[in-house]
Amino acid sequence: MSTPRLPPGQRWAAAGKWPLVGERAPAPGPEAWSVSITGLVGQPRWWSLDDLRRRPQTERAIDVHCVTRWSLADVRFTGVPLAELLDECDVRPEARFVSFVARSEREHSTSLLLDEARALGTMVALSAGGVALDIEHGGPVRTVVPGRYFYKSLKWLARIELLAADRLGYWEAEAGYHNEADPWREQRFMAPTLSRAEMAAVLTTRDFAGRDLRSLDAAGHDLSGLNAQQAWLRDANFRGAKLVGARFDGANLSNAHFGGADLRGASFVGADVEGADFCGADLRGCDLRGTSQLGSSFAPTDEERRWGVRDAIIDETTRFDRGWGGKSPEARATF
Ligand SMILES: Nc1nc2c(c(=O)[nH]1)N[C@H]1C(S)=C(S)[C@@H](COP(=O)(O)O)O[C@H]1N2
Ligand SMILES: [Mo]
Repeated sequence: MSTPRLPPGQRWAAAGKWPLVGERAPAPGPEAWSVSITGLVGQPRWWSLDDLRRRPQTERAIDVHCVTRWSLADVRFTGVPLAELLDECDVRPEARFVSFVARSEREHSTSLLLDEARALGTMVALSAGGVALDIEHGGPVRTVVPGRYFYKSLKWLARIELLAADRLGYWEAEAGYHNEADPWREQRFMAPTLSRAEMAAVLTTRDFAGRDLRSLDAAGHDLSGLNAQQAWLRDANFRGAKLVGARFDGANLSNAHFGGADLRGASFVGADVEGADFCGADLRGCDLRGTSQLGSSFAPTDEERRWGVRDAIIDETTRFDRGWGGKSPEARATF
């Protein structure tokens, strides 16, 4: 048997496809690209792209795991180990975190514990698969963090800041992505925001509109006619629930679980269902137009099929765009 390399809840992306995820690539600016290290260092420094390219290059094959459940095996990244650059900056002992900041419209960022960033072998990468990184995939220079969900790997790296206290990154702060992000421990999202008692109370109301109910457990409940428009339901569990005529329009349902749910006549217009599981769900009369479906599943893998997981029930009354609806802040392409 081969070594199991797929973390729980992940699937391999289609052969030869590297999905594009996240914000738009930055427009080319007038200033030449550079990467700086600042903050709690004795010696702030910066490197031009040529400086980085002229340094000895390390190559490392890395399995990529996106939190929206697609994975890529053995992507060969080449670049400079972060640790080598840090060693040239005289990092101060008070520095405990490292924040990576992008040259992008929203100055996207993500952070790591400094010790972890070193221990994981974080790379400042210039190429993938033997060719210079495309701008879409974070070129000319991005970070690559082995062993963490790919949202910890920053595209369009401009600044590396050493900090005493953590500064949450964009997805971590805005989307509730887990700050540790270990795919083997399925650290996809922060803990739920409500206590168990509060969750039980909200279930009886059948009104979730606009509320933050991430990681809600509603498995097996009768929630027919539910109003969950614009609700935050990342990672929510609706397995086997009765959701006839439920309204999820504009809701965030990334990685939600609908396995075996009765969703007849339910509406998901404009919802984010990235990484959501609909296997075995009844989707007759269901409206899924304008949803972003990167990494969502409607059919089981061969393995899951052997365990009795079934296809979603879809017929001519199920309304669908083919592929990706283009509404999500995270995804810009499908695979
Ligand atoms: N600057 C920047 N870096 C980013 C993101 C982003 O939106 N902006 N998205 C992250 C996410 S969620 C993922 S999965 C990967 C996607 O990289 P790819 O588009 O090369 O697959 O980039 C990460 N780094
Ligand atoms: Mo991601």
